[in-house]
Amino acid sequence: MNKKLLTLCLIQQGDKILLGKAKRGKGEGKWNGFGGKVEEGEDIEDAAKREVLEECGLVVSNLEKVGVLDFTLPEEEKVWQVHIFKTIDFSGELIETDEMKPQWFPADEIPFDSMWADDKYWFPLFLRGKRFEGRFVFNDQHIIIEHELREL
Ligand code: 8OG
Repeated sequence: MNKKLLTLCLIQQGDKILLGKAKRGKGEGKWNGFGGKVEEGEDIEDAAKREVLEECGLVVSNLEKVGVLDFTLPEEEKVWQVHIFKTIDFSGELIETDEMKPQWFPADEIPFDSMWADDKYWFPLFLRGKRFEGRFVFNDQHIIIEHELREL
């Protein structure tokens, strides 16, 4: 398959969402949920749980699949397919790691201007409890030049 699989986990507590400010990687400096690359042969949901633990110290369970988004990025040969999960079940101690600085955000104060440009399209669906799929094409200025988004 000519796609690179990634995960993104959004942790919710009441009306707050846990985001982390990325310290490295493609999203460096941006707020995002927790996630990363699915390893060869790894189950996607297991990968999502592993990344949350690695990036902020929490153990998550009862993940609900809420969306799948395909990204065409400049200089990336493969389409990045991001599998998005939501959970309200977590335990452990929230910590800052060398990858992420975590912070809770009220649902009406999500910092879209410091997030990936596509997030303002689909995050509102997520916040309304919807499931979705879509695709976004970025140019080398990080601008979206084409997109499709469908509520499921
Ligand atoms: O390690 P790196 O920062 O490259 O991993 C990418 C992480 O960001 C991974 O969790 C998947 C996620 N991600 C993308 N694209 C987008 C996007 O457009 N919006 C959001 N919110 N997350 C994204 O790879």
